[in-house]
Amino acid sequence: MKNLDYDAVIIGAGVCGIYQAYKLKEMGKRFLLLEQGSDVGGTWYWNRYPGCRFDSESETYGYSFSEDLLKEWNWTEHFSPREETEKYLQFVVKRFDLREHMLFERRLISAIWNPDNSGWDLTTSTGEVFTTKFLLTAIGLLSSPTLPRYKGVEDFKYLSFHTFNAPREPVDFSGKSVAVIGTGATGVQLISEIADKVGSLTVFQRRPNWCAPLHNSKITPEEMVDIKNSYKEIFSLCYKTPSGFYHDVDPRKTFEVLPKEREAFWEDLYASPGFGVWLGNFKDILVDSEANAEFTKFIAGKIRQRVNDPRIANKLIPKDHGFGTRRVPMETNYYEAFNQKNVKLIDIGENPIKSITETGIQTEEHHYDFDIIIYATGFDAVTGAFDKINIVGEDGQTLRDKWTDGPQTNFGLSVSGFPNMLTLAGPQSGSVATNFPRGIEEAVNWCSQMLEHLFDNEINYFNPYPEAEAFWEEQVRQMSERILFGKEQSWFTGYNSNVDRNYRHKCLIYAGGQIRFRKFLAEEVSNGYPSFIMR
Ligand code: NA7
Repeated sequence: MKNLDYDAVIIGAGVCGIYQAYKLKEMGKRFLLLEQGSDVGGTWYWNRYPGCRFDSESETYGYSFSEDLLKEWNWTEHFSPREETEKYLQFVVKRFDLREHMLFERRLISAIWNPDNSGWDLTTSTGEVFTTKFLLTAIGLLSSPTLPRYKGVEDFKYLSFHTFNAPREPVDFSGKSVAVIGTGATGVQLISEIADKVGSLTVFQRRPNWCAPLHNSKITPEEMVDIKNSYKEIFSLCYKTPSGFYHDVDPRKTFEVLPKEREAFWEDLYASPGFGVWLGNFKDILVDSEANAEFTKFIAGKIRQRVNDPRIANKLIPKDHGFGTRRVPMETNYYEAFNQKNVKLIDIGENPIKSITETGIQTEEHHYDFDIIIYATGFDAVTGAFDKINIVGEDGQTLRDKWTDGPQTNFGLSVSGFPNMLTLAGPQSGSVATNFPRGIEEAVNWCSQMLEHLFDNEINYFNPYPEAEAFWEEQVRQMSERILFGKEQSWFTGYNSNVDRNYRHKCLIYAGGQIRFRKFLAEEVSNGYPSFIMR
């Protein structure tokens, strides 16, 4: 290790990279963290669009590793807005003196495996070169935004941006005529937030999603005291659910319950905060089509109740998939926004967008003038951030080439042919399908334990066997087929109409839940890392 600059280099200063930095510091290793942005925060640094917040209960989103940290930090809303989460991550970095290990405004351009010193040669966008024994990627699942491929996107002469790259300074929407393209979780948050702040809002919807109310509220100082006294139980509860949230499935099946009781249960779920309506529902809702259809009818009824114009309500009701089989956007008055006179819904299935012009959007039927166009059009999810880096492993193969037909990994955490690399929040990982910090703490803990094993035993090289990847691919496939979610087109299953891919449908995450995932990881350790060559 003597010729290398670092024992480990982490890429990315989001939730995952920050925790990995804490662990390496605790281990007393020489490490560096490279970050493309000008500060820490990852997702919470970039997505500066109005309305951005997480859908996890705040007290379940913070790190659990330090009792002092838990005592010192106060959340002010049950579902924290972006600004507060960004401040929290800045606080953590300061609290544990991690900033001295970080370099900002450095995008990793290439990572080339160097067999001569059994390490990685890294080159950044600033032209700096670093060498490291271990490469730890924490580059995010949703960090490679994609714009639509409409003609003229570059031609619009006023303000336009993708939500991920929203301006750092707040945008003044008052009196402006605004277009939003895209109605996924991001578009839904944005539309709800700005509808009453703009002059006029025109929403271009291709496929509607099934949305449900978030029911956010303030956390009072008294509530925060209770939360602090209950952290042990809170994290223990999250540990026991497949998703890492509070919400766990109800053990009953939909049709075992009398219709009246069923309705009452669903009304309660709909009136409760957070993902309970999705993750705390009857156990067959997300796996059985008939059960799913029954609940889907209930939610469709809710949309009809909330939207005054039945034709608009009908457009907002998805027809191509059942509730919860794509990511459920959580909303605050989203449906009510369409009752406002200044909000218009354009169904681009009926009236397709032909181009973006200098002054607005040209559909087949009409030209619309705008002051601002916002693209809430999603991401080249999960693998996109990897594809942007020239990662070259053993035998000169690039990771991009290796994954051309979809990601292949060992537990979503390492890749055969790319030695000494851990993909902390990588494709096919179980941690990425959970309440993110809960899954991430587990993944980082596991990777850190493996790193300690390598350091302690002076192991300079690890590389997973191809057979281990084939085994994991099969696990990913089986879990994806169990649930209705695995059958639908969404970013989880590799769908993005704005990206060319060799594959059309491939589950990019391990959907078996954190309990199963944890078991695989524990067995790997107790059996002495059988899926890796180590030397
Ligand atoms: P999503 O969930 O991928 O949503 C993207 C939205 O943009 C979705 O409604 C798309 O419609 C729409 N879209 C994408 N391309 C186009 C074009 N070319 N024309 C019109 N509409 C388009 O991304 P989000 O950012 O909302 O959410 C990502 C995750 O962030 C979310 O799951 C949370 O975990 C946080 P489509 O469905 O493809 O018809």
